[in-house]
Parts: sequence; C-alpha cells; structure tokens
Amino acid sequence: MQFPAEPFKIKVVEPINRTTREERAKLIEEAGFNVFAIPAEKIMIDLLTDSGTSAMSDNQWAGMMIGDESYAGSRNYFHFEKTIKSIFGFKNVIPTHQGRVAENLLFSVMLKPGDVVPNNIHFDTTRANVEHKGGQPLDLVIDEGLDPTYDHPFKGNMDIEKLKNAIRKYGKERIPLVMLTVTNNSGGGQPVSMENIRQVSRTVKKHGIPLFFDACRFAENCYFIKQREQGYRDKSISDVALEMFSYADGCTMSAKKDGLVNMGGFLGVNDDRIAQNITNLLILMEGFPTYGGLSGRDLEAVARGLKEVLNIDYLHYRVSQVRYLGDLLTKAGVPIVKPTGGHAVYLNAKEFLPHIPQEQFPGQALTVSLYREAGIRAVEIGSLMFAHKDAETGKMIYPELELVRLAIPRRVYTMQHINYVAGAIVEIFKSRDKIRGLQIIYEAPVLRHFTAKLKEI
Ligand code: P71
Repeated sequence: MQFPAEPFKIKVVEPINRTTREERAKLIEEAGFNVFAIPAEKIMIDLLTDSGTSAMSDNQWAGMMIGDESYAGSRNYFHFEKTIKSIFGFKNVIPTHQGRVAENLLFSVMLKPGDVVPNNIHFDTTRANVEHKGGQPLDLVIDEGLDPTYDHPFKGNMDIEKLKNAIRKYGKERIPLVMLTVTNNSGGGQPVSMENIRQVSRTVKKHGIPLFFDACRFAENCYFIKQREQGYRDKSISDVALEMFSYADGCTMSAKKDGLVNMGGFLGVNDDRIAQNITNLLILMEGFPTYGGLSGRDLEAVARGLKEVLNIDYLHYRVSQVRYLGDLLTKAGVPIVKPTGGHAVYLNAKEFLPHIPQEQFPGQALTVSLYREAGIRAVEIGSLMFAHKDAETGKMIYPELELVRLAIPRRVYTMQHINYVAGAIVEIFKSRDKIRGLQIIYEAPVLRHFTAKLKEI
C-alpha cells in the first residue's frame, strides 16, 4: 500500500537534542530505570503518550490571539459550545480542563457506592474515578479484544451477552450508566463498530440505563467505521460522528487527544437535570460554566481543533502513519498487537523477551532498552502498571497482557522519524537476548508505575 505524505507543511520547528548512548545509560540509571523520571529534553522521539502532545495548526494559533478572557460569557465559549453541539449533537456542553475532571463530575452526580459501571475497557482514570465514588468498574470487551494476535476489525466492541448478564446480575438499579470508550485505549486503540454501538444502545435503553461515550479518540473511531463497516464508505466523518453520538445520552471528552490541543476537555449531556447538577459542581471545582478551568484562548483552540480533526486527509494520514510503523515492525518479525490501532503501536513484550519472567518486568525492561539504545520513550502497560497482591491470599497476580505502547503524537513526527523508530526497534530485537530483567527498589502504594525506582538484575 502507498502511504500518504504529510498533509501539512511545517511552519515552526522545535530542535531535537542528540544524546549519546553513554549519556542515556547514565540518565536511565539515575532515573531508577523509570522513563517518567527522564527530562523530556533528553528524549529523541517521545512516544510516551498522544495526549496533549499534538501540534496545533496555524489556524488554531491564530485563534489563540483572539481569546476573549472575560470571566463570564467569553465569545470563545459560544464558539466552543456551537462547534461541539454541531459535531456531537448533545444538548448541554460543559467545559473542563481535561478528561478526568469530566469523569469525576459525571460520576459524582450519577454514582452511589455499590453501583456498577460497565465499559468495553475502562481507561485508568475512568476506572480510578468510578472506584473513588465507591463504584465497581466492569470491563466487558469481546474476548477477541484480549488476544494480541487475533486480527479483528472492531476489537473494541462490547460483548452484548456479557452486558445482558451484567444487567441481569446487578439489576438496572445498580447500573447508573454504561460507557463505551472510543477507541478502546487499554485494549490497543481498537475501534467499536456502529453495529455494536447500536446493539449496546438498544440493550441499555430497554432497561432505561443511560449510555455515555468516553470520546477521547472519537474521530479515529469514525475513520475506522468509514473504512471497515458496510454502509459508511460514502459518509463524511461528521455524519458518522453524528450518528454514533445519536445513540448516546452524553459523553466525557479529553480534548488533548482528538481535540488537537495541549489542554482541554468537556462533558456533553442531553438531560437538563444532570447538566444542572454537574454545572453546580463545576463551579466549585473548575470555575464559571463558560470557561470551566480553561482560558478563552484554550476554548478557541479546542473549537478549531475539533473541526480540523474531522478532515479525511488528516485522518487517513494519521491512522496510516500508525499502521506504517506496525507494518515495518511486523515485516521484521517484531511481535505487536494486531491490528494496529488508531493512535499507537503496542509491542508484545512477553513474546519479545521470552527469557524474562513476568516478575522481572519484561515490558519495563524493553522500555528501558528503547531509551538507552535509541533515545525513544515508550510506556510500559504490563506488570509494573497492573500487577498487584491478591487481598486474600497475598499472592501476586500478573496481568494477561505485557505490552509496551508507542503512542504517536498528532502532526508532530514525520515518516522519517517513524523509520528511525522502526529501525531502532528492529536492531534491539536482533540482540534481545542481551536485555536484562528488573527488580523494584521503591514503589508507592497506588499507581506505582509513575514513581517506581528499579534496578537491573
Ligand atoms: C494516554 C492518556 C493520558 C494518561 C493518563 C493517565 C496516565 C497515563 C497517561 C487519557 C485518557 C484516555 C481515555 C480513553 C480518559 C483519559 C483521561 N489518556 N479516557 O492514553 O486515554 O484524559 O488525561 O485528559 O484527564 O496516554 P485526561
């Protein structure tokens, strides 16, 4: 397949610092073999996350200059509101400074202790916010979604039988809402099909349970529907989005992903009473309802970013760039999660480093190696992030998947950067038997992966 050229010209550049292997070896050791502790200036290609790391367009930067910083009723808020209503179709729009606050506000209003919230797979912040309100997060993705080698066009789909069983088991009284994460980040950035969305919507409606989207990467999901699902080839991304959201009662959104901005988020919700309750809390936590923790210029950048992200040339390039990296790695025999998702390639560390047992953190060992050998920062999504002691037996429970995520920031790196990344990983793969396991020397009681210190065995 022919991969498209960048559908943009570069007007502003930021130099990338070179570092030597010797320097990086010293830095990673000082960082306790944790890439979160490395200064970003010492990274050559930063694939830690695609969140808030995208490049804004000239049009977005121009919008920043007409930011109206009035406390109440900023003109940029009205542009923000109108844009979101036209794309998402929800009746009420509530700005927040990022996605997790939208989640916190929604669950504060809708959840009571003991409630259950089904999702395809909850992202960490959603899971943590559900638990914070005394709720129980349920992951109901189809079984294929948990098998890294299984090629399926919509691996983010929710299993309808699992959903029906959950409703039967807990009753609609204990399920205040059902969520769908598009695309499904924790499962490899995999899309959910329109057919599945319709089925989920039909199932929950029958019981009067509201459906909400975690809409971070909605445009990438719409692109996959257009490409892969029958009946959508001739529809615009905007039409696909409007249909998708028409099946839901609301959404939470981190605009740091498909909003193409460095900071921003919002809630969309149809029900006026829920919107009112959320707004009351918003004033307490984020600010007045027409800015919600954002400055006027930020609201303008989100409004403009949300329009740009619907451009088919942009989306085609975006998803192709991620696939291009996946294809280069697959051709060289490097094990990755298949198919590649919308925003990232996920290396399968269990297969990459079969000589390192899971209790020696193969995903983290590979992450360390990517930095030391090539200056690439990835993120471990495996036993360092998820392994935990069983409350009853005290035995360690390890996650099924041991992955290293290479998240691609939007419009930031060129295809030649991607060639560099693939080339470096292929070289590391050739001498993978030299990579050593790790051992924890410090860990925090929760979310240990951010601050853990380790040493090489
Ligand atoms: C990603 C992130 C950013 C992140 C957050 C926490 C730990 C590590 C990295 C954020 C998401 C997301 C989904 C599906 C909600 C949020 C929170 N993703 N839902 O993938 O992917 O949004 O960061 O704006 O609060 O690196 P927020």
